[in-house]
Amino acid sequence: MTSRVRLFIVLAAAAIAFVALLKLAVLPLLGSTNEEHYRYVIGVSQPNLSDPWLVAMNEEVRAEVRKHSNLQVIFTDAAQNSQQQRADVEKLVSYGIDLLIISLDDPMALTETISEVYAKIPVIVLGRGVTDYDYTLYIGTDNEMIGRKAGEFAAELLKEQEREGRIIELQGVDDSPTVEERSEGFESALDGSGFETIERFHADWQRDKAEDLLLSWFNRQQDGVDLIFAHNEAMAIGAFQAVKRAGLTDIDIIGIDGVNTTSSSRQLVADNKLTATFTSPTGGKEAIRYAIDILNKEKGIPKKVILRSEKVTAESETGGEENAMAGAAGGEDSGSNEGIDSDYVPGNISGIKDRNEKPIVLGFAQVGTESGWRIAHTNSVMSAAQNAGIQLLYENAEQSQERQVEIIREFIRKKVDVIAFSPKTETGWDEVLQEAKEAGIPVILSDREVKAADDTLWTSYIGSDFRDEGRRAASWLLGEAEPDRSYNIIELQGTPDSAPAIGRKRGFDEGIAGDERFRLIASYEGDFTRGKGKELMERALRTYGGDIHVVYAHNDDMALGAIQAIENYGLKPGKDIILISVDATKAALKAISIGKLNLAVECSPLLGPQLMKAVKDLLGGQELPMKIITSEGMFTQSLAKKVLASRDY
Ligand code: GZL
Ligand code: ZN
Repeated sequence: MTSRVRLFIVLAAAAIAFVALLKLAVLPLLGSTNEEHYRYVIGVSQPNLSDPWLVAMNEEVRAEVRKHSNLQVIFTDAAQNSQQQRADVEKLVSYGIDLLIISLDDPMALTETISEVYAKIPVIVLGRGVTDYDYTLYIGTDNEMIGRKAGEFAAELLKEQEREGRIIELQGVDDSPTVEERSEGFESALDGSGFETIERFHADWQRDKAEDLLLSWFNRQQDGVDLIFAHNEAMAIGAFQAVKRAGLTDIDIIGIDGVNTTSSSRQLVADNKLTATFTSPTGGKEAIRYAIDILNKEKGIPKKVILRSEKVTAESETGGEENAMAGAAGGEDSGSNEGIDSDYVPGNISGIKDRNEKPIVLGFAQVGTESGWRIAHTNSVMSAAQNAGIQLLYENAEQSQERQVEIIREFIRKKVDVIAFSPKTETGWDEVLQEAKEAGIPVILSDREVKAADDTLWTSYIGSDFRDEGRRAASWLLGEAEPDRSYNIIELQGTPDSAPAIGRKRGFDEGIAGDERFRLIASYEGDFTRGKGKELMERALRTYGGDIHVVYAHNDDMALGAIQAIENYGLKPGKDIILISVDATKAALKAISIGKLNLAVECSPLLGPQLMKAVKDLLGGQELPMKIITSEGMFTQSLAKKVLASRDY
């Protein structure tokens, strides 16, 4: 080796040593670059702080922030003025916040602003939801379910008391999805009860407005009212004041929020002034936990987190130990600081088994192997269990609900720690879920929901919002279609009574309703398989031939079958007929990239990692959100071509 080379090597070694020394000595003085010491600033924009529920939300945020030294939070209060809230958001962004948490009273007024902010920094929406998809994460409650529970309670109460059942409803700000869903749920529960809502007021979530509107109604009306249903606690308290000032008696008032501060509806229920309230956890604690994951660029951040609501009545406040525990657990969620770190979780597992000696055993009852999506879902669950060190007992029911029930019974006999399954249909599970509950084994729903009389029979649901998928398919179509043409639509439905088929149908119907360009000329029951899609499309072509302009298939496999049928018929799919499907598996992206399919709304099958995280959190004593909704995209030709090569399912 020449002396020049030797010299070069020595110099290089010296240089490397010098740089390493520099790094060790100097960097920490500059404030380190690695994440955990980096200070995050989070902005919290509130529409007002006169609503106790919002005050409780801020309390929860503060309590959670205090646990993290690298977080700073700035609160703003728009004092019930949407214009002011827009200004507050702009001011927070100008401060250079890293993430925005915003709670809305009037989503219509703020949706645009949120979209603009979302283009720059992550946005978590709390409470009364936005009307579109432009945000990172929404945390709230299932408003239709709360409305339905309130309606069921009201109907039962009025029947017991043999009242006429004249009901007044106090709603939040008009056009807010929360208001529509709470009202829909309430009305659906009253169906057939003989009781009816005789008056609805938009008291805009405000206590004073509720009081004034009711007082003037009482002064005008002679015939009384039996029950008042208020969409939030502030309006429930307003109703209580109005009834008192009008000198009226025996009017039942039902509220929502169940805020656990002093002058809250829980207190009023305990003092028997409100007959009942339904907790609507504020999500403040969860918002900070997810904010940290988002800022640390964790994978698998959901699109929506739905928290569980419970009924609070006078007896439940003073009732037995387990109720109080439930209340407290709910209380913990609704922002009180005295909430116990309860190990009470719906699905009432009897205490947390001492975990450290043996691996967790998870029983998974898969619905079948009907589609490409399903195969990817199974693979995701298996590989995630492996990575998590969870022992997976996997059984496949091959599309038989009876078989799925048997498999779950086998898991119960084997005393697995947790059961997870993808229910073939929404109904028919109450009995076996009751058996799991009695065996103290929590059940997590993966991919599809169930409709059970008692929603504590299952602990958590991890999957999609199928109604959203249907709505997004429709809104894409409305945007694509020509303004003055008419379109005949054929719908190929998924498995009858399955949550995806029900939700995708409902969302799509809602999405095209009112736009007279579109007519649904036939909707066939399918089963998510390619063969069925082909067979149904052949039938549609025999009946309607060239009069078909759009095909909306509930999943890719049926859309791919339909493509074959359309080509055999001599038409060009994607050109002569617009094709829309859901799932966005690789096979569909391929069809999109060559123009045979026009849109695939994504439905993520990669639910394994979130399922394993939920299992570990649950057995670690954490309370799980009621629903964890996955984040999903939409694929048209340009995006499909871009991602195709890297798509692994
Ligand atoms: C949706 C899932 C559906 C898929 C189909 O989450 O349940 O079932 O869309 C699958 O491909 O068969
Ligand atoms: Zn989905």
